[in-house]
Amino acid sequence: MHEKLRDVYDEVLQRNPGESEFHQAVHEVLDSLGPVVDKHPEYTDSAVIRRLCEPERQIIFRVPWVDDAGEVQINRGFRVEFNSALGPFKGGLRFHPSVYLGIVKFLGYEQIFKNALTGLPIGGGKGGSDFDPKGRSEGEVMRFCQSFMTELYRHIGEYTDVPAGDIGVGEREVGYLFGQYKRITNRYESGVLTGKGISWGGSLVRTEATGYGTVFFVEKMLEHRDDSFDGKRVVVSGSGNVAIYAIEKVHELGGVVVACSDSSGFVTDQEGIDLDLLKEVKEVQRGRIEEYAEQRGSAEFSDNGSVWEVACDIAIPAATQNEIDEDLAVRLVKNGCTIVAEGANMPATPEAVQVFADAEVAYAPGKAANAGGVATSALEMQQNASRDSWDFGSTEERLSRIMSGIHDRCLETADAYGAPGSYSTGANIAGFIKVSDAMLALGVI
Ligand code: NDP
Ligand code: 2IT
Repeated sequence: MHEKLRDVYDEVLQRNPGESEFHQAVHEVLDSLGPVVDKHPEYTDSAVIRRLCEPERQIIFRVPWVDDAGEVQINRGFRVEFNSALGPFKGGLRFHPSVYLGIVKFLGYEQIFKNALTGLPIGGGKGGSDFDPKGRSEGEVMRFCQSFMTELYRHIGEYTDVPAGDIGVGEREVGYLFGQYKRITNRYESGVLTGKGISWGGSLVRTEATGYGTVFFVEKMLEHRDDSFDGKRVVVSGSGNVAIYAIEKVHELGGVVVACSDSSGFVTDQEGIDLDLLKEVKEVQRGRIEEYAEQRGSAEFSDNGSVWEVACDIAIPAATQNEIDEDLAVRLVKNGCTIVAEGANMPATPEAVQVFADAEVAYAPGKAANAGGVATSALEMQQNASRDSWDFGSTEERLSRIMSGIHDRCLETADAYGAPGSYSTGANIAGFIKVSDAMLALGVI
């Protein structure tokens, strides 16, 4: 790492003890900025990089609610408003028992560069709670969301901070959150949240956008190598929002998804995942992935080992951070995988990324490959601001163009800064320059 950046990183370690995921995300970005610092001393002279590593505002709050048994439950809520140089803070809410400040900060930090890469006017932020929705009734989820919003509402707004979904937060939760916001503020302020239902201000394609966008990105990577999805075996981890719509688009483009997973195990299905069945099990019944295998003759469930041990040409991790470690990366390479595109945020450890680089696997980081979700959120904000709603086809077309633009910008920037072919260097530098130039223009704030 460049000496000046090492100083910034040391300061981040010292100021944010115990937040290992945040350290990892910062390290990954700073490690690729060396050539920028050499070319543009103004970024270090004006402490732009140090300012970028300190959130503008961090909110931590109590979320009390009453469960179905009448017991009072207490969770912790977070919103980290990381950077608003390019637009209102924008980023999802994650409800998962593993959530703590370090996770929210890593996600918020990544979001700054991802959102900058989309070219749309959105800053970076993230939030969530250590609430575990698994096994909770509809009533419990609703009361939790209402309590969460009873504090969050004072910090957000269409010009201030615009949350959306992430792990454990989908249209159902956004509905309860929006309902409570509307009730407290007495305002039908559609643009305060994205990922809304179509009949109450949502955008067509937002549900599909992260998965579709990741696959559009892979399609561009394939085109760049004079190749296509035709007959490619693909493994997608997870079976939530991002995974399901990644699978749908891979199948539309001629690939075959042969495995997917959830936190209880994985299924292999060499005939290709039956998406109608997967949606029924996961979206309608909110069931476990094992139930898919129980109803599908060609599928097998395993709770031993990892979905990344299944042979594939293309890997699309779409579950969670650090799900591919060094050993699993080695396994993927040995099994013939040549493209890895991150639907999830930071699913590959730094060691795994190094394995991919050494093996010349084309590797697209989440902040580039999964930017279609937040980009379509920004399209939802545009529709809300103009009180309009666009049709599916033209919205999907815009998503596809945005992903294509990000793909090309990554490669052009990587070329310009001496790292040809590196999507991660290109993504970090292009995102960094966009947000840093805005910060320089806005002065020391
Ligand atoms: P969902 O909650 O819809 O699905 C998450 C999936 O990942 C589930 O199958 C879940 O299994 C699995 N999973 C979650 N945590 C773990 C874990 N610790 N170990 C193993 N499996 C796990 O979330 P999304 O699909 O929305 O999000 C998936 C990833 O994509 C996340 O990294 C998120 O940050 C990222 N992302 C999401 C975007 C969006 O628009 N939703 C946009 C960009 C990125 P189980 O149900 O068993 O927990
Ligand atoms: O990680 C992400 O980009 C998201 N969870 C989506 C954020 C958004 O505001 O749509």
